Amino acid sequence: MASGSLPDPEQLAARILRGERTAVASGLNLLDNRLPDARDRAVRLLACLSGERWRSEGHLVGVTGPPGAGKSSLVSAMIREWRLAGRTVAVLAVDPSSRPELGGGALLGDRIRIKTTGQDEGLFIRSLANRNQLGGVVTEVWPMSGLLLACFDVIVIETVGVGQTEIDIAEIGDTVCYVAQPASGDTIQYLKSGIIEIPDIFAVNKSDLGAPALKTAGEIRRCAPRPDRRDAWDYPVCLVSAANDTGIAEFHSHFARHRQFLVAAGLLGELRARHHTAWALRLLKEEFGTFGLELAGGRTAVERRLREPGCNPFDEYARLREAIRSRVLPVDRPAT
Ligand SMILES: Nc1nc2c(ncn2[C@@H]2O[C@H](COP(=O)(O)OP(=O)(O)OP(=O)(O)O)[C@@H](O)[C@H]2O)c(=O)[nH]1
Ligand SMILES: [Mg+2]
Repeated sequence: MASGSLPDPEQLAARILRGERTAVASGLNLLDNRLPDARDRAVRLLACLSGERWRSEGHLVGVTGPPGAGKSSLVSAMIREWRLAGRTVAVLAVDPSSRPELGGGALLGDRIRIKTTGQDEGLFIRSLANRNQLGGVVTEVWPMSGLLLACFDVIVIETVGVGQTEIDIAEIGDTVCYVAQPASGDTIQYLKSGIIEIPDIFAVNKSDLGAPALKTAGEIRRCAPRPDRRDAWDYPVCLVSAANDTGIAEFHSHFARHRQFLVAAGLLGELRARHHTAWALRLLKEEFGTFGLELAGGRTAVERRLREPGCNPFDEYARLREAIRSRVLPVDRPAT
């Protein structure tokens, strides 16, 4: 895209803060554009958007689980509850269809399966191809969540849980939910692995299937973290059916309860700062490599700068980027 057609970040930020949906969409497009000029503008856009709200407001919710477990169906049901409670919701569906075996990005859109009723100004849904060849969640998800946090109350990130994705989603969400598929080998594998420690809320969907769902819920209850092992959170395991609309209200109530728990324990700001540092490092490394990080003083120095109290997180990220670039790019010499 020619830089002339790229939006002005300051003007775009003002429109996003007013909640203009077309501005939100073009902001996300800008963050998804890896051309150098677009990157510069994207960073300026984020610096304009990420104020105090970034530290303490909104709710970042990660939903993960094996393919077909019913994540999108459950997200649809939860959207209804949040909207009834007057909360605005944005969903980022990190679409697995970019996996080669699923035929590239061709299926994108068909796979979101988040059902909504009519035109709703308080709801925004965007799918994003997961282009990360090395597994895990694409780095764009973090800045995109930051943008959405500027104008929505709840941001849901849906990812298909496969290894590194599970770990990545834990570095995005304030609250992470694992949706289990009854009687599935995926769930058994999951329970055996260390990542059972990651989710805050468990849902066994398709409880309409009866015994297999009850069995899976029992297995998760046996393996889920105990409150005394980590903190005072109780790691609820909910039997739900998105198809029959059962158990949804109770399941949904745990999300607000978990956020309240984080706030009461003074953990929300700490969690956001930790997550931001991890992703900013990842973004810098992706753009400039380990050598670039060294030019900015090394990983530890960068971490320290990003975590300085009172710093605007994306502002500091922008400054670090500039610092690296000024040392990477050759300085223009005056003609002799
Ligand atoms: N029996 C039953 N089927 C369900 C339920 N919820 C979802 N399904 C079905 O399960 C299939 C997958 O549902 P999705 O909501 O798309 O699952 P997902 O986990 O988002 O799938 P991917 O994003 O493709 O990994 C669909 O055919 C749904 O109709 C449920 O509560 N009971
Ligand atoms: Mg889905």
